[in-house]
Amino acid sequence: MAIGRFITIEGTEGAGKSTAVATVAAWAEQHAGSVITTREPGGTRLGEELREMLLRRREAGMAAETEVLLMFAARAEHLERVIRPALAGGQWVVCDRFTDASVAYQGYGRRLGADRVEALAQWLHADITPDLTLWLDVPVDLGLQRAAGRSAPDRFEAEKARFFEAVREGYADLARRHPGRVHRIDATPELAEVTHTLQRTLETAFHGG
Ligand code: Z5A
Repeated sequence: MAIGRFITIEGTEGAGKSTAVATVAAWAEQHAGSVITTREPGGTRLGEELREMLLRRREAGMAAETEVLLMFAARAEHLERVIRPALAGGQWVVCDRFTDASVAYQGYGRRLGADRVEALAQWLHADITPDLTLWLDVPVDLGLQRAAGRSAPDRFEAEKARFFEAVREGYADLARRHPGRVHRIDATPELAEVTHTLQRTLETAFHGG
């Protein structure tokens, strides 16, 4: 049976993930056939309920440990009900954030440490690693400028630049440690150029250039 491919999109606030998910899905549909797009936290009924709790401003005092465990609770549902069945059925899965976000946001941003987060990942999904992770990298100030003006900020969006700097360092560390999987995409240029870079990266990753 054909096994699908798993592509994840990562980045800090305002990096342009939403557009990237659409670009990657369109490329995969053209080159591979059956594709689903999904997101974390979320992607299932229970996962979306957990997402609401995680983003609520009134949970501002949530312990970092609670936060990471809720992220993984949502992920457990997502893996069981959506990701594993889709991949087993030969579909390509394009996911807006996955475990790298937990390493970057909870491991670095909340200072829990990458090793503790990676231990949870090892326990939950030692069998599944993304085939390709596209890290849209944008300077924190520019990302925050782009994201400004949207609806009232959620619990993460309300964080200070220092928090997002730590998260960005987390992604840089992941790219250093997993150079074959995590590709840094410069998300500073205008959208058309970023889209072109994404398409070239997909060609190289799946068609060898
Ligand atoms: N989180 C976590 O802590 N741990 C985890 O394990 C997981 C998640 C899975 C919700 O995720 C929060 O959960 C997230 C991390 C945390 N919080 N934060 N920050 P989310 O992915 O749903 O939240 P988000 O990062 O706020 O996603 P977003 O709002 O969809 O951001 P984006 O997709 O990167 O931005 P965008 O909407 O595509 O772009 C923002 C604006 O910039 C928009 O107007 C675009 O048109 C514009 N833009 C984008 N690219 C460009 C370029 N190249 N030029 C000019 N303008 C651009």
